[in-house]
Amino acid sequence: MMKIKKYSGIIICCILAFICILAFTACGGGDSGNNGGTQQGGNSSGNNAATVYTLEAEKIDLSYVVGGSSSATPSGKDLITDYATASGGKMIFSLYRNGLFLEFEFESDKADDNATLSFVFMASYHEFDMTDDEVQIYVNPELNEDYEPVDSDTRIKYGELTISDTQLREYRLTENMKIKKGKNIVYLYVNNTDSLLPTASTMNAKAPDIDCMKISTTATITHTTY
Ligand SMILES: [Ca+2]
Repeated sequence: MMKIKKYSGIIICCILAFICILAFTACGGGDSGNNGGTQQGGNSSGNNAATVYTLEAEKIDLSYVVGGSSSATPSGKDLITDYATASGGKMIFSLYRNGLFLEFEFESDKADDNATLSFVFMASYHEFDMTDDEVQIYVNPELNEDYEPVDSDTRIKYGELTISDTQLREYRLTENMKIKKGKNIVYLYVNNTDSLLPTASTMNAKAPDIDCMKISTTATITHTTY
């Protein structure tokens, strides 16, 4: 009898342990399911939830853009380069020319005065600092017949950025970007003669390589690509 009691005790323990494992496994599964549901609920209940849009630099209109480099004057699609860790596997570079401008164009279904504007930048040759005057970025500027901005109040005052030469980095420029309904442009203008390679004749300014622009907004926007 003692033996039977002893063994039945072990069997009961085993059964209890098995039940506990089953219960634990079931709870684990239930938890992950609940987490997913909570996230979805949060998203669907927040009608004003912002969405982050990525607008690839390699897809903007580069047909009129003439850059500068260490030994050539690349333009158009030659400004696009493959880069393994870049969004979409590509970015644009050789923008080292004073007076160079380019723009990102997109359509929005509504206005939003509090969008967040970021760029993913990197530096070639060496790390450098750039101010919002040296590389000017405007949102929906008024442009003159030479396609230059005439109103400085649409310029983003992002201060000074240190552009890394070792990795692509996301730089937040403003959280109060004003998007309007319909067509919008973000305009970038190189405004300096501080060459990253002073001895290179076709390279007379500093400018970042650009992987992409990111906009976080409650509006629905569509990048106009080329
Ligand atoms: Ca890219």
